Amino acid sequence: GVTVHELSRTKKKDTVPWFPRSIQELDRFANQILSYGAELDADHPGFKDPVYRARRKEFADIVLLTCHVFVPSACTGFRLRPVAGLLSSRDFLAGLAFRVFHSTQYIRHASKPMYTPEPDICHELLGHVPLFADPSFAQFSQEIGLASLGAPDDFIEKLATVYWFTVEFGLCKEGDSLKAYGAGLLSSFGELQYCLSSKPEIRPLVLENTSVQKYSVTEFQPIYFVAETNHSIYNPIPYPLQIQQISLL
Ligand code: NLE
Ligand code: FE2
Repeated sequence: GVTVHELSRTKKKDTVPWFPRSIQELDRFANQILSYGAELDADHPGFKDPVYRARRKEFADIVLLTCHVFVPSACTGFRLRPVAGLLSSRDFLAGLAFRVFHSTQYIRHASKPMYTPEPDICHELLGHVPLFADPSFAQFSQEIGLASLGAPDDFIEKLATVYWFTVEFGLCKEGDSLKAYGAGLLSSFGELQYCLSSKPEIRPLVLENTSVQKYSVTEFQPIYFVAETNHSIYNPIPYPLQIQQISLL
């Protein structure tokens, strides 16, 4: 039969070049870039700028060195859907039921990179997207969405509050250390440092209490809730049970 090459760049004569047969196979060449920072073409505007070249290489190195931890290759089917501004809690949560995440596109004002009260593209991409690649986190997010469909207003408010203190501002334990996993913390280096200092109050995540906690959306949180390692976020109990647990709120 016909020999098919492993990858399209190692081409032998008279054989069919390798090509991807499924979307997952695109991963096989994602890191085989033709030019990697060091070799910018002479007509590139950054060619004569050593600071630009060093900075560009720094980012490429970070991605190559960390992506296997930061973005597991797991594919959860979550999609980003552009939205021009904030949706109501009900509409936003309904999107999660279908693994659709409504995402802003604009970027925060350059004068305050360390914290912005509003979601922006940095928040969506640095905070939310990596976590949606985790299967149990994706499931947890979808379950909040499913529980919201057709629910009364007071229940929507509780679900939005649980979402706030987990997906947005959650802390978890990894062994003995406290870690941030909430997107609002991962995208704000100001609040990220603050949340792991001794300043805020840390309480255990207990859905009955957490779901009725009041919060402000325009300043660092005075209270965070910490999920135990065995909590549903990283170790989800079977799907129907968790829905039941959420609907007991
Ligand atoms: N405070 C976050 C940040 O600066 O990235 C955004 C929070 C959006 C809920
Ligand atoms: Fe967010």
